[in-house]
Amino acid sequence: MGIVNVTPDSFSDGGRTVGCQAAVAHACALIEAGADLVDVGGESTRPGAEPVSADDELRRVAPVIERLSALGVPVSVDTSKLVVAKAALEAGAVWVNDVTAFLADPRMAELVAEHGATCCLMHMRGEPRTMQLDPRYDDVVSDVKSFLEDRLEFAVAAGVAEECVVLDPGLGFGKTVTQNLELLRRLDEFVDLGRPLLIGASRKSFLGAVTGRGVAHREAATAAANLLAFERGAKIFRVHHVGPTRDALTVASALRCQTGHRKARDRGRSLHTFAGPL
Ligand code: HH2
Repeated sequence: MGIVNVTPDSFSDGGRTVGCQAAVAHACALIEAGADLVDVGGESTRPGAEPVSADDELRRVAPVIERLSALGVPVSVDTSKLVVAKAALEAGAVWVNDVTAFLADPRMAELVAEHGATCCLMHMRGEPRTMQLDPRYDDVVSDVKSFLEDRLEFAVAAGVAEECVVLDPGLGFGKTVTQNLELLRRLDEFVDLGRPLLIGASRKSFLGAVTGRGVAHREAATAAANLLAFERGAKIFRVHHVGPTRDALTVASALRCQTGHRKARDRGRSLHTFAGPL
């Protein structure tokens, strides 16, 4: 999932792709580099961000989504606002990525269900303005997991098909560096929720804290985090820059295929050996 921020203030690329033309060109470049879909957002959710009005958000994202959908690019809209999601789906978006997991507006679930869209439900503690103020959990993995379980249940009860739900532990959204690392390290514990896991590690500050690198120099760290997430069961990777993660995952997949072939071959061999004396 390639990120297209049509915002003046996103934490790593704010202001770069604000106009419709620039945003569409950037999205096409992400697809060209190997993204399977793009996530178009018109409101920054970085720590401390002030909310944007629905009108402003709509003005930013609607023309971009319309143009990309006309070009056949699969689009996700990154929003928590019902009117924005509605306009985006009508303009051709196929996903709603709601960082509030339908808590900001519960009617979002019915909208997604009506359109048969896919939705990503993410964990966030509080709201962007205050989420980094002393985040505490009993056990970050269990707490985030039970939140996602509840939100999945809510979405399904509202009519969203279970197979249309993707879950995301929300790295960086109300978590300390240690809590982000814990979520990443124990990501395999989310697999039994039974839904594909999306991971949004791209350029986030916990990677900066670990590597000492500024936001413009976190691509290798991003690819490493995504690779570790892949190894623990993540299926979708939300990134600003597609190439490094795509390559890292291609290598990991090649290895996994080879391991699969070897296991199948060894199974055949042991069966053969076992069958021999019989
Ligand atoms: N992270 C950001 C925004 N949306 N959605 C999901 N599902 N998961 C994430 O981890 C996630 C997200 C923050 O990144 P970015 O869009 O680059 O920054 P900003 O919110 O400042 O625009």
